[in-house]
Formats: sequence, C-alpha cells, structure tokens
Amino acid sequence: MKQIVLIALLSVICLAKEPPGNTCNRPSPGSVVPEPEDLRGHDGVLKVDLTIRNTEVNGTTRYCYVDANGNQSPTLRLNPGDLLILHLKNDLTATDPTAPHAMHMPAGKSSNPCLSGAMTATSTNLHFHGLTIPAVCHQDDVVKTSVSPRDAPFEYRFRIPADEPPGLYWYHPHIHGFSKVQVLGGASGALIVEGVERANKEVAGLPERVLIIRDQDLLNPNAPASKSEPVVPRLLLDRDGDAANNGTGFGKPAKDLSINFVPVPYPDYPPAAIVMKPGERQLWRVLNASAITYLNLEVLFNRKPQPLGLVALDGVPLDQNGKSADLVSWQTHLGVPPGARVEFIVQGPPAGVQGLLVTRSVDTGPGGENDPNRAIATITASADAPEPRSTLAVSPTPIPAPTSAWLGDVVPVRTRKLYFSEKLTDPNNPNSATEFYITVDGKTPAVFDPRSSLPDIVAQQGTVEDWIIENRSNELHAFHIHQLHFLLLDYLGKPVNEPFLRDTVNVPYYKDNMLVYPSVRLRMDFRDPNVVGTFPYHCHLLEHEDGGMMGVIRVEAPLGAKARQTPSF
Ligand SMILES: [Cu+2]
Repeated sequence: MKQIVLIALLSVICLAKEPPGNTCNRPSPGSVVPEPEDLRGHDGVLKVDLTIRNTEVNGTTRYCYVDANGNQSPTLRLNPGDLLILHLKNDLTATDPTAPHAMHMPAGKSSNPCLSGAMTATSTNLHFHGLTIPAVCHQDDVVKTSVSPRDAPFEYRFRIPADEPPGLYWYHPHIHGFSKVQVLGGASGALIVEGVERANKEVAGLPERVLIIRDQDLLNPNAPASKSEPVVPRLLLDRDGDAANNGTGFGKPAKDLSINFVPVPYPDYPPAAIVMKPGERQLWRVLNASAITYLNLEVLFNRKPQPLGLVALDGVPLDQNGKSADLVSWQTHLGVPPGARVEFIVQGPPAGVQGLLVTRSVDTGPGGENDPNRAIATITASADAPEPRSTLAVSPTPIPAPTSAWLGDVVPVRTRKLYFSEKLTDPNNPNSATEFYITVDGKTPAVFDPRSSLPDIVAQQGTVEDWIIENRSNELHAFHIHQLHFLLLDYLGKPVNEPFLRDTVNVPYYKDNMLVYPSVRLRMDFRDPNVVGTFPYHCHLLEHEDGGMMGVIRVEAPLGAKARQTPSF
C-alpha cells in the first residue's frame, strides 16, 4: 500500500509544471511535442548568438543552448553555400568539482580558445556533426578549441559547402571527458541543410517536423518496473552504474528518453503527444542526440507497425550512387545509434485511430546498457491539428548530380584495421573503472591522450581507404568520424549494397563463443579538400568517448602539394 502511495506521489512530482523563466526549463511529461524554433538567415548569412547554460535540478545537471530570444536549442537552417556566423557564450558554472576526468586548467594560464585544449567541467566548444567543413579553429576543430566562461563570445564562422548533401545535421559540445555530461544534460540542437526535396521529389510539398530524442538521468531511479511489464528476472548495474542490458527487452532503462525535451520517464513512460491531420503525410527528421541510448523506432497503429519511408540517413539522401533516383526505402523499424539521424515519410493515423511512436529494445550485448521497449509519443488524428511550422517546396529545382565518382566505385589505396576494446583498470576488481579503447591493429591499446600531438592515423586527401572496424568487447559500439561520410561495405563479414552514406554505424558486440570478432568494413572518403586537417574518430556512446575510446587522424594535402612529406602511420 505504502508503495502505491509513493508511486502516486512520484508521478505527481514528475508531472509538476516548472516555473517559467528558469534556466533550461523543460516541458512536463505528457506535453504536446513542441517544435524547436527555426533560425533562418538572410541573403545567404545566418547570424546566431547562442549561450550555453547549466542548472542543477534534483541532483542532475541540465545543460541548454539559448538564443538571443530565449529559445532553447533552435534549429539552424542553412542552404548549401550559406555562411554561418555563430557566437557561443559560455555561461557554465561548476556543479560538481569532483567530477571524474576533471582536468582543471592551471590558474593564470592564458586562455586563447583556439589553443587552450582545456578539458574542464566548465569548458565547452561546438562540433557540427556530419558537415564536411574544415577541422580548424572557428570552424569545426574540437581537439584544441575550448571556450571558458571567462572568454568573450567565441565566433564560429564557416560556409556550408555548396555540395553538402541536404539533410539533418546537428551541433553539440565535444570536450573530451565532459561530452557525456553536457549532451546528456540537453546540450544539442539540429542543423538543417535545406533542399532534401530537391534531392528526392517524393518529399516535395510535405510538412516537416524536427524531432530530437535525447536521453537523461532517470527521473524515478528507484521505482519498480511498471506492473504492465512482464516480470524481469534480474536487474544489474553495469560498470558505469547504469542499468545493465538484461536481454528481456523490458525492465529499468539505463536512461530516460525525451522528445524535443518532453520527458518520457520510467517506469510508466507517459508518452508525449503529437497531433496530425488524419492520414496526413509528413517528413519526420529524427535525431538521436542521446549520450548513450540506442533507438529502434517504430510507429504503431493498433499495435501494428506502419511503413516508414526512409529518404535520408545521417544527413545524406539515399540516392547517392546516381542509380536510384527518388529512392524511398520502406521499413517497419529504423535503428538509430547515438549521433545518427533518420529522415522518413510517415502517414498519420486515420480519424479515430491513435498511433504510437515507440522504440523497440536494442540488444546492446552482455556488457551494454539496458535499452528496453518503450513508448515515446502518441500520434492523434485531428482535423484541426496545426500544421508543422515548415513545409518543403512543392516544385523544387532538382539538385545537380554529384560530380565525383560514387564512393563504391573508387579503388581504395589501402585497408586499415581498427578495433574497439575495453579493460578494467584493475583486472582483479570487477568494480574498478573501465578503460575504453579504439586501436589501430598492431598498436598497443591506450586511452585517448589529449596532450599527444601525434596522430594515430595519417591519410592523404584525394584518396579513399577501406577501414575494418572490429568489436572485441562484449557491448555494442557506434563508430563515428568527423568531417566525412563513409560507405558501409560489409556488416558482420557479409557485403551490403547501400546506395547511401553514413557518418555513424553500429559495430556489433563480441560474445565468448564467437570464432571471429564482429566487424564492419567501411569505405572512407578523403577526397574532399575540406577534410585536410586533424580530427577525431570515436565511439558515439559519449561515456565511452570520454573514457578514452577516441583516436585522431591527420589528413594531409595530396602528395606533391607539400615540400616535405610526413611518414605514414
Ligand atoms: Cu562505445
């Protein structure tokens, strides 16, 4: 009886409205899914002032980007060729000086944000995930760039490349050791390169919705699982203190989810609300901005999965090989690792039928977190539903065909093998911290060292390479590289024939009885001149990235373009 009262009380607490004007305010569970504010430029220039703030609420820290009008996480909308001028003000305050990995900058050290490299709880920067822009300061460098609260607003200034594929990209902080806490707290937003309807006329004229699914600390960490769930045999914590994968698809998740900041808390997952005109087709542009949670999205009508028409993945329209014009890939579920994006056509339910956006459970392996089945949002049909704010052009000019050869047809100059692995800092103590590695085969595994100036890999601009990424750990990882997209060639040793590119991909986990390590083979595209520079590749589970699962590649200008060559690693 006591327990029932307690649960009722907890739901009242987590449903209570927040006072307006608070830093990083969030909607109540069950709210209508709000649309992020759209920021569009004029005459090819978008100027944005963003401030990053944080605040402590019930023992967890929220982070938010706020624009000059007080909008949280606005969507930056740019056309290919547009200039973005973004001033980032750091208003972060220290909330937990004892946080792990806290590497405070020595007092008095001069702070040039371009050279700082400071990785502290109150430093921040921006990564523009997916864009093929230079990895240099004021554009998309995250290795050295670090903005402190003492700094004046820091200017990001770059042009969206004229040939950047139209689609959904995103911005988030990338300070090694602190990426997880800032992103988990809500520091993320969408960036749209306009013109997806120019690449695929199937979406011309459709209303579009940006849906950002984030994870956050559990609102009700001590609540027992909902009575409507099957009894779950075990609840274990993994070495990071999150609920471990129990292999049932149910039970306590490692993190709660939110959709456009409407929380959907464990244990009852009260869904957020989406209202559509009956039977209306819309383009849903979904970003998994979670720090550690995998998604496998489904739309159900009367418990039956509905077809979802995938048109773009990781910001890139599907028809990239020049042979599959206006390709729509109809799927009943879409797996989305942390960092990835899916853009798909969804048809709203007919009048009188309620739909449900859910994530199916994702098997993250015996060492992974628990990502159970759960509801995210109801989809209600209503004739007077307001239209989404933005509608794609009805008669767009088709986008020019790519000028470079299809990546799948280019001969790679070499093949490299890298592997994910993990180790306890004290092999005799199962409760000791885990070190996370991504290692070039043949080298000794080591956690990412931000002080090292030696790249792990050197490649030449103008070439393509094949990379085999193995997983030698017993949990799922999500491989991501900055500045470029790659083609998935093989998955688990079997060729796949994808006519599109990705910037984030799952690498399945290893189990003790397997004869070979699970792997993916990727064709890495270093042809674009913008990829010259030094930038990271890492696991996009930010807990793993912060824990060392990151490496750095230096892409050099083509041979002959330089007087002195650096030996290849
Ligand atoms: Cu990982």
